[in-house]
Amino acid sequence: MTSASREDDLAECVTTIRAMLTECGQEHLLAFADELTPDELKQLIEQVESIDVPNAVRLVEKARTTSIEPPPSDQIRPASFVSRVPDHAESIRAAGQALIDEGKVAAFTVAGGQGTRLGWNGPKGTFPATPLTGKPLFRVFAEQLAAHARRSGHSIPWYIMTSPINDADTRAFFRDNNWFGLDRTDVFMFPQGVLPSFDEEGRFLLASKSEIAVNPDGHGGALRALRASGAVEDMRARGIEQISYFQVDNPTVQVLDPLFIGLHATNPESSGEMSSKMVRKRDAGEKVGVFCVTDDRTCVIEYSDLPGELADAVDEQGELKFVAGSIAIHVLSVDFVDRVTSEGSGLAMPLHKASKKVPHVDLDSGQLIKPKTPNATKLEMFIFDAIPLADRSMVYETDRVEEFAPIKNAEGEDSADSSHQLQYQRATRWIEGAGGRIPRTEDGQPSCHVEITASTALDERDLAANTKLPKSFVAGQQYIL
Ligand code: UD2
Repeated sequence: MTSASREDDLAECVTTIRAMLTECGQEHLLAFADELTPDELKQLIEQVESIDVPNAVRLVEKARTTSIEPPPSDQIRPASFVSRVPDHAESIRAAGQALIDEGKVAAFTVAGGQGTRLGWNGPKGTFPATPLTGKPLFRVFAEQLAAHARRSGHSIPWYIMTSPINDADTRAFFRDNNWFGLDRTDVFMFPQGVLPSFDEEGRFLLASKSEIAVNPDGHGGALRALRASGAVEDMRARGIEQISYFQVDNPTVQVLDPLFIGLHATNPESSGEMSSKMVRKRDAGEKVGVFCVTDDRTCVIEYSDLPGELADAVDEQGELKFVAGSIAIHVLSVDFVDRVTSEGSGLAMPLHKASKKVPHVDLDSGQLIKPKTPNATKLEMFIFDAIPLADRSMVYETDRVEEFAPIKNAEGEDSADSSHQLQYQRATRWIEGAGGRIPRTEDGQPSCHVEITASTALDERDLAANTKLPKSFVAGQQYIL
């Protein structure tokens, strides 16, 4: 094809796209088309096509004209939950382990977030998370998966959702680290979808003259992305039936928990479609979603949406009534993901709005504006909004020290520091549970620091059964087991 005919094709494309954008009230996206090189123009056209502008406009209009109101307080009840260490724990754990051993369970990490609060320059999964060796989050999960693979005799597929913003960096990190020793064909990475950021009039913003400003569509976008990326198909081909879902920011998560998987598969409160873990909230103000029941359906109401009088309500013992905090750990069946995302299923996850500062090109001057106050809205879907779509949904109480030490902020609560303290606390607990003796200060605090690698033990039982502990631990020393 000659360059003249290529340019003719491009011009024809622009005409078609301009008509579509005009119809959608978004023709300004081509405001600088005349100034762009053919490559830039092509890039813009491709982005317009990939965004599916008419659909995005529908979503934006719906979000602008409606707001997601939590139901009235008198229609919200606390969700019931299965307490820790249920009766018959051994047989339930064995049922979960059997599913893992039969190759029916995959791990799934959502790692598409931008980590803005943490102030880390790179994908969050590359953040050094362990207290003594500084292992990045991705390595922590990979080591657990390798340990499970040894235990079950076969490798465990690992699906990782990135976003267009960090996909290339995440892939490079895995490549540079030789896939952490995992078989790379068992690591399936895919970027999540995006949605355009828009101004008060619902107009999409231009991040540059040839690029629309977009944001990842939230971890709720995982459901669509699992299907669109071919991950669901890949799971079917591998015989995977259950997906162990967790966020990238929690280094103490059990990437596969036989007990939880067993409960999900066998507990009468579970339909085997989508189950969740909770911890008791630290206090009324803790920033975690809360498991509730509305309309006879289990759901999560985000902390910012739970009416204050409910968040603060206490029972006769003085315990929070709405105590079940979501730690964003779920098991979902492949059938469930397939059902809710299949064509014609009409998957309509609520779109949550957030105001943000979006640098954009001013349409009159062509200059890039970096706003100091929020100038745009972004839309996101949340994974927990899928819970009410399950026939029945089980919530299982786990222990904060065992598996919730998230790293979200640069300092204070849910920071690397607070996570390290919890990781030390857990290691101490495991060692003492396994018969080891940790020296303590006068006020009872452990006076040595221990980090336990997944290849040494996946949990306290594993440590007790399979590890020869040092004869003694000495105050002031550090130990990497
Ligand atoms: C989330 C929950 C909160 C509680 C807490 C537990 C929401 C809205 N809130 O709070 O209720 O359960 O976690 O730790 O979920 N991510 C993506 N793509 C996106 C956005 C996020 O993959 O488009 C990932 C992100 O990489 C991270 C996780 O989702 O792993 C959490 O996202 P967040 O930081 O927005 O949620 P957070 O911590 O405010």
